[in-house]
Amino acid sequence: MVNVIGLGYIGLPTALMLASHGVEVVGTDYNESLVEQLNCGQGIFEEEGLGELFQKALDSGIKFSAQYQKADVYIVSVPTPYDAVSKKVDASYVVAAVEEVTKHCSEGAIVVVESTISPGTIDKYVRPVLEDMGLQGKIHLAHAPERIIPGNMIYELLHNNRTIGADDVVIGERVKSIYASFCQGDIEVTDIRTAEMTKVVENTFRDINIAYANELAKICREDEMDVYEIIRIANKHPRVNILSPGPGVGGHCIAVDPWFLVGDHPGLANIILAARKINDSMPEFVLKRIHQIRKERGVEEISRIGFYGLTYKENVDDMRESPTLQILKSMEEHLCGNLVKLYDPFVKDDLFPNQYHSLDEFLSEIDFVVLLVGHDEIKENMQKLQNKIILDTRKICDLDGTYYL
Ligand code: SAJ
Repeated sequence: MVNVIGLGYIGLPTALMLASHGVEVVGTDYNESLVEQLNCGQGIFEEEGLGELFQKALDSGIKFSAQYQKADVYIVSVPTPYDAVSKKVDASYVVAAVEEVTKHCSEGAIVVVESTISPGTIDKYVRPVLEDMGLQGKIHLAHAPERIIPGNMIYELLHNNRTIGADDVVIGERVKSIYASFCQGDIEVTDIRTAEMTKVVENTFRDINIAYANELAKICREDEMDVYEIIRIANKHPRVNILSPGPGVGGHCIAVDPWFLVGDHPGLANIILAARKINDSMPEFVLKRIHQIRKERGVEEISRIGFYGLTYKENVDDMRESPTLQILKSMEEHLCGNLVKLYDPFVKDDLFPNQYHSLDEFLSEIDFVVLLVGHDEIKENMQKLQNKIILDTRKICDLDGTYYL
C-alpha cells in the first residue's frame, strides 16, 4: 500500500494516478477540511482532466484521511519553501512528515520524498531523523522529484521521463516499479544527491533562459527594436530556442529553486543569481512601461487602469509568487495600490476590494488594460479590447496600436 503525504498540486494528482492504475492508495493531509472535501469527491484546484482522473481513482478505491497509515511506501509531497533572507530551503515540512511516518511504518518501508529540495537536504535534514530514532538501514529513503507542469499535469504525469534517487539499486528499482505503474516515460535510477541536484538544475535552466528573453526585451526597448520578431527569427537557427519575455517569473518552482543554489554556493552561482535578479526586476519594468505609456498618451486619457490576470501563468488558478501580485506589492509601496481594477477568470474568491468577476464589467470600468496573463478567455475575446489602450506583456494581442514590453 502507498500512503501519499500532502495532497496539494503534486501529491493529489500523483495519488489519483497511482490509484487509477491499480495501486492501493491512501492520501493523507493534516488539513481535515481538505480531506473531507476530497472524500466528498470534490477537487481542490482546476486542472484539465483532473475531474475524470479523480472519478477513476474513487472507482478504484482511493481513500483520503488526516491520519498517516501503515504502508510499505510513503510518498511525501509537502511544501518546501525557501527562507527569503538566507535563500536556503526550509525542509521543516518534509522533516515533520518523515518523523510522523516513522511512528506508523514498519521495518523495510520506503519513504520517497517528491518535494523539490536543495541538493544535500536528505543527508542534512532527513537522514538524521532516522539516525536519531535508530532506524537507519531499517527504513529506506528515496527521492523522486516531480516534473509536471501546471496546465498539462495529467498528460505530463503519464508521459514525462522521471528520476529516482536511492541509496541502493534494489530500493531504486522498487520505487521505479511503483512509478512505472502509470509513467510511460524513461525512469532513471541514480543516487539521492544526483536526483536532488538534477531537479534544481532543470528549473534553474528554465529561469536562466527566461531571464535571457527578459533581458533582450529590455535591450530592445531601449533601442526601439521588436524583441518578438528578433526572437522569432533567431529561433529559426537549429540550435537556438529563446523563450518568451514576460512580466516576471511566478509559481512556486522556477522563482524559488535557483535560490537554493545561490544560497548554498554564494560566489559561485553567478549566472544563476543574475538571472533571478533580471526576472525579479520585470514587475518593476512593467510599471515603468505603464508610466511611459501614460505619459505618452496623456495621464488624463488613461486614468482608469485595469490588470487582466492575477495567476502566475495562463489557464491555471494558482497565484503563488505571481508577477501581478509582485506588481501590486510594488504599487502599494508607492501608495498607489488601489488605483487599478483587477480581474482574472480563474480567481473566483473576492480577494481585493477593486476586483471584478465579469470580463465585461471589468472592461466597462477601464480605459487602459494591462494584459499580464495569457488565459484562453482573453485570447478568445480580444475584439472586446478594441477601444482600449493596451499594454500586452505576453504578446497575445495583435490589435492595432497595442503596446508591448
Ligand atoms: N515564463 C515566462 N516566459 C517563458 C516561460 C515561462 O515568462 O517563456 C513564466 C511563466 O509565465 C510563469 C513562470 O515563468 O510565471 C514559470 O512558468 P513555467 O510554465 O515555465 O513553469 P512552472 O513553474 O509552471 O513549472 C516548472 C516546470 N519546470 C521546467 O519546465 C523546467 C515543471 O516541469 C516543473 O515540474 C515545475 O516547474 C516544478 O514544480 O518544479
